[in-house]
Amino acid sequence: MRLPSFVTAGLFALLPFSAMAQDHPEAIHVHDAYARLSAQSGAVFFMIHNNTEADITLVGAHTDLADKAELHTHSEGADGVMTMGKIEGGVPLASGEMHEFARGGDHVMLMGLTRKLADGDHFDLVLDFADGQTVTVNVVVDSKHGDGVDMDGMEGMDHGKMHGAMHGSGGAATESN
Ligand SMILES: [Cu+2]
Repeated sequence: MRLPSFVTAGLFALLPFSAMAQDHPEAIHVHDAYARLSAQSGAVFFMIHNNTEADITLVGAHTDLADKAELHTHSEGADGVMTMGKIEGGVPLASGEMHEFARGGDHVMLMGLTRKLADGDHFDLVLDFADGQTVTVNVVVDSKHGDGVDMDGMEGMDHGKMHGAMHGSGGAATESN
């Protein structure tokens, strides 16, 4: 028996989409995204998986919550003092690789917050990749996240203060803790 051509055409048109939807719910998968915010700045943390066939590079981010968002990392200088700054060249993610943005390490820095959010509020952060694609991540504000946990020497270091000093935003003067 031979199927009418419009039936087979229809099947072929539908198959690739349903297969993709089931096997790759999100080609670039981001989860556990949260932000710690201070008066004028903040930092976003998350886990990102590159489930695509291609090697990609995360090169930046933007959000309407902040005037500016930058990929940052912490590094230890020759004097043993931890500093942070922009990740030059972005974060490469080979096919199948994952990368954690976590306290004490890489993070997306938000500078110049445009509105005040409370714990439990959400906002969208758009991740920009070198090939031009973007991924929108819904981030929950959780400024107490990880407090009380031993952060391998990072505990007690106030992100807002450090960035206030580094970026000259004056954040240090308004920090209360
Ligand atoms: Cu930073």
